Amino acid sequence: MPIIPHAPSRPLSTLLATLFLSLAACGDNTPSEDDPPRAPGRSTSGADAGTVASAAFDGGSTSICGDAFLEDDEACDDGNHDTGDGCSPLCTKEPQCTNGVCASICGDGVMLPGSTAEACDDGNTVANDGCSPTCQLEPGFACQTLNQMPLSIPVVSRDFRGRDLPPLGALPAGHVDFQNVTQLGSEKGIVQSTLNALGKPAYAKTGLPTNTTSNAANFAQWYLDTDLVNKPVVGTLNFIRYPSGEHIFHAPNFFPADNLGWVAAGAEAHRTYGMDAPPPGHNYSFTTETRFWFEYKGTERFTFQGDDDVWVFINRRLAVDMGGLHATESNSLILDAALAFNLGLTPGGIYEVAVFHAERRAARSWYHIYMRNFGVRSSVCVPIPAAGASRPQASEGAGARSPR
Ligand SMILES: [Ca+2]
Ligand SMILES: [Ca+2]
Ligand SMILES: [Ca+2]
Ligand SMILES: [Ca+2]
Repeated sequence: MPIIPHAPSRPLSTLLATLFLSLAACGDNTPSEDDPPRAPGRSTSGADAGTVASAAFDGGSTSICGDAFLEDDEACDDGNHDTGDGCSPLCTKEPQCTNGVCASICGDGVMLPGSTAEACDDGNTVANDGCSPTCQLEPGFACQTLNQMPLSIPVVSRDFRGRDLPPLGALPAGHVDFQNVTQLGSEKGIVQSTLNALGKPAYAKTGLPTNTTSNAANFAQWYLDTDLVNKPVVGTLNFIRYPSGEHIFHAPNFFPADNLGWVAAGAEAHRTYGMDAPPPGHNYSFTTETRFWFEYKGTERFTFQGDDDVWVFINRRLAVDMGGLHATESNSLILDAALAFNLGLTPGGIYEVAVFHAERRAARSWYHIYMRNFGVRSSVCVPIPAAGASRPQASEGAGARSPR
């Protein structure tokens, strides 16, 4: 299993600027759930918003996230690239919630309504940034509790070799479910209605006809690290946060594994595809998995646009089914009382949204998340300037671990 070093000793903004892979936002200035955000310079609070960045590198730190050894600048390290298991693939803590009820975990960036266990939670366990490693207020800072979504959300891509690639050394031929010309068309019902015990989509087509998949064992590899079959690439989705309550990630050219994964290993080449992917082309054949948490109010709206397969699970229940090979499709949800009943949502509870996606055929790659009125309580702390003197800056690590 490859390991993904990262360098939390650097400010996140620097890290993202260095690793910027593909820029998304363009156009005029009205965010809409059907159209991309159009003006990155409009009043938003996310300087790097609308981008996807890889976190794999930076020579400034010796710690390695994913090696199962807890090092100084890691809040956790569970030795995997899975999300939703308490420790993110960026080695930050994740909320642990079941049916809306969460454990009080310091550093997960979630404050529970009415709880007094955490005086603050800024999404890290770093000291001297206003919120202590035990989530208590530190002197010299002013902290606010805000109900908003984080600007930066971890994402793990798993890069595959397409079906048309022959065996190479120890590697088998490319995966049968990627770049397979015999598979075609949209297909609903590929996954079961709830996530499995590992928090992954469960295959539902065993014994049934399927035009874009092969079998359960092959499908399980889509979202699990599998030696010789896929390579994980860890990064972040960087959102635009609009004052009007919209929270948007938009990537009309979504290629988080370009120059990484099997391409970096020399076992796959970028593909070109006419006007859509002129030279030097892109690294196709990959999946993505991302999760975030929100406090349910009843006014939330959610839209996803993408190709190919997209499944969105809320509270571990299937809410969007856009499976199969298709051009960009769109699906919108209003989390009203009727949908809340189906998904088991109760106002005030904190719920996981898990988005699983696959890019399976060289052409375009589009990934768009629109959220409106989504939020979760977390802390934002700023130093209080000392009278007549500039106060020392918080440690760089604090900024690096405060993507919220
Ligand atoms: Ca480590
Ligand atoms: Ca994990
Ligand atoms: Ca917390
Ligand atoms: Ca690939």
